Amino acid sequence: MLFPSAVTVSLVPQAAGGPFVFWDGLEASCAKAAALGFDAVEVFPLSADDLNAHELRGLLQSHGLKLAAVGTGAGWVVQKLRLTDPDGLVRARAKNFIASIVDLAGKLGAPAIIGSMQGRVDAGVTRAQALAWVAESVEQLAPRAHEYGVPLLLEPLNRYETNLFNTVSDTLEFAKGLHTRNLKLLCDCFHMNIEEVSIAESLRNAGDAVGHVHLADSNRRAAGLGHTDFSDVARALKGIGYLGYLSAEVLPLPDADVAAKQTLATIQSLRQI
Ligand SMILES: [Mn+2]
Repeated sequence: MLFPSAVTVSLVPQAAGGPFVFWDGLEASCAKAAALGFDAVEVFPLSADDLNAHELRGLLQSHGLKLAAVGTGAGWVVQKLRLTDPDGLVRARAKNFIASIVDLAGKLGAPAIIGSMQGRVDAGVTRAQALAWVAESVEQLAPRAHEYGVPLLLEPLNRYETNLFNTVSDTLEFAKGLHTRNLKLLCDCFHMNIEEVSIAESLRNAGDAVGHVHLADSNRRAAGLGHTDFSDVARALKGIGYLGYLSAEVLPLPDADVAAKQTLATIQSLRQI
């Protein structure tokens, strides 16, 4: 089916207020996602050790759900690990944190996401140095993901969250300079609404480098509750032959159920375009 749907599940209390739809634990969240009709869940764990892969596999099977992706953001939010930390020991711990999630997600057939773990270009560090540090880790992590037959996802974030990868074109240029061909972009419509000249044009430029899509409106609410033109986005994704998920990384407003149902209604209408 075109545009399979996914919904975010946060298992990170410290991320309260963040753009995740479900917060009530794996079991209740999987049950709710399946009952509403989602094809998959996207999970944000505290760490690989904290997520019981056996339990998750069982819940996915019993509810007929897939795992769309697994986030690594808790490595930054909780443990303050970044791939661009000036301290080499912190960078190594950041890489290992992501590697353990690549393994966990990979065994369940899903990619891991590098978003906030990219860090930023700190004062006193050149952009070239920061990019080299990310490249060093990604050159190890992306082939590791390939062992599981999944890509590694790198997400450009808006300027209020990082000064490293803000645009699709910056991130594409970085990916093209690597030896690995297994790094794909996570294109988040909320960040793109802030940074891109045209969301649709940027998706067309990225083409088969688009590995995952976060479907969120201009205000980080569910698609359809802001002012982004998603028909334009859907036409661009169809044009590039995108077969991945549209995943709702959105605020649970006015509540989780309404945000989830609004997302599904929007995805259903986009399939008709
Ligand atoms: Mn995102």
